[in-house]
Amino acid sequence: MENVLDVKVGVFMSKLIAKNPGESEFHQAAKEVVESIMPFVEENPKYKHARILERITEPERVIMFRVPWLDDKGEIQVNRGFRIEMNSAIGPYKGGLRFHPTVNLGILKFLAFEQVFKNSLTTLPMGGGKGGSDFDPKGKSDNEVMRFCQSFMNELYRHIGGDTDIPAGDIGVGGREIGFLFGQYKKIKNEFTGVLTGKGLEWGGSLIRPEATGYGAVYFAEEMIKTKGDDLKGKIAAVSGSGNVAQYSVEKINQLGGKAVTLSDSGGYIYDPDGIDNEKLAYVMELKNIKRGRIKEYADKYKVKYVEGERPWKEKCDIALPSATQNEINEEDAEALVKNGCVAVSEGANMPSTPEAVEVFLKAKILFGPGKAANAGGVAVSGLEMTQNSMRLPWSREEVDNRLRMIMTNIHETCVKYGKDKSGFINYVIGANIGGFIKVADAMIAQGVV
Ligand code: NDP
Ligand code: 2IT
Repeated sequence: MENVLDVKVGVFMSKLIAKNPGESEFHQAAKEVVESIMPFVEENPKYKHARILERITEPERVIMFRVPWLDDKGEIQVNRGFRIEMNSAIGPYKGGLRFHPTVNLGILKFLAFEQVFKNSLTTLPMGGGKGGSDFDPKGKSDNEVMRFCQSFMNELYRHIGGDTDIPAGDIGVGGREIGFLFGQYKKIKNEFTGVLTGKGLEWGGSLIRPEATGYGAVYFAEEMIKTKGDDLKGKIAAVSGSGNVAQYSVEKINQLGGKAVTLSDSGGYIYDPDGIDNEKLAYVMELKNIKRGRIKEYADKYKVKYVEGERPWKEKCDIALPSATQNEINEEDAEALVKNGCVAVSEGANMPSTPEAVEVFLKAKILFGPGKAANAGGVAVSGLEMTQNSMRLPWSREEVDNRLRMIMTNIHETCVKYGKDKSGFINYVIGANIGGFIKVADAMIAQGVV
């Protein structure tokens, strides 16, 4: 017989799917949270009476807009821009912008939804939002990227502000794009405020923000491993992606005595059994951030294996740090990781594991840190950038890094508090979902039916 809670989740999800057709990633993210939280809501009727689950899955506001721009040939291009303002119960909307050809409403709603819980877990006063465009920065000149960003901001500026909604980077949006977006906002509004995070150090950015997501995901992995009385020394790490999150994950693994052996991009992955040391990492940073080349070039340069069209999960590793994109670890990948002795997965990316993959990790009882906990270091340091902007005082590298480390440790403790079962197993999925939910839900109740 089906359990009553399963039936309730089923009914809730049927309504959500009917109301948000075709948004498969949003359905996936919502289902995971609703499954985790339903028992807690049933035990705490105040959340049921206030219909928090119904309200928290409905964005406060969705903005969609046309982004026309001129390419280098003088031809007109048209993209679509979005900003999802998901929840402002505990602070202004906060979350990144993604520029990638696959971007659509459902993907951004999943990301904005995850962001609400993630931001709550950081303990900082930030609501949740996400935005972006189906613009593809690949193969575009700097001038084309600038013209696109300016056009994007020509509309976005009316919806954001330092106390309203503060965007940042995500896939396809790094320091270059934040610069162009900030310049245009400043020109339109004639004000220099902390309206975006991930800014350059000379103009209001925070030390450690570029590093924060990757460092944070490795700190989280370390906290998980510590619960087994172990540390990262000598551990072999499989990392996917080769952008912002992947690069600084490798840097922190190296600092903590581990060895990263893989990196990837949408073309394939490299496997370097000797480890991606700091010198090779500097090459990757130059290749990806300046030359904007492909990871295959690493294999050509260092004469290591390159596997086209594949992801690195079948390589033997102790820890996995998926740092590219959603649904990049499927059931078969998860089984291969577990079979090869992987003891911890710390999600640098947002929702990189499919529900089937998560099931495999939880069944095998390995340490599984879901993205909303493990990759919260990025937005946490964005929050610290906002604090410094408000104070008009920059903090030292050490100060920001110490705070980041403390925040990741606190998030880990929250997951343990709400996710540890009677047998002592820590279900970080349940821990992160309930831990992130409570503060937002209580704030929503306190603020009435709005
Ligand atoms: P970048 O744009 O810097 O790098 C993205 C990397 O992932 C690239 O190597 C890219 O390869 C690869 N990738 C992107 N899409 C796909 C795809 N569909 N299939 C295969 N590979 C893909 O982005 P970030 O490093 O900033 O972001 C990576 C992940 O981390 C995302 O899930 C993001 O949401 C998440 N994240 C980012 C934070 C941040 O602060 N930046 C904070 C928290 C989470 P290619 O170049 O070939 O496209
Ligand atoms: O997914 C994320 O947390 C981010 N892309 C970072 C968001 C932010 O506001 O720094």
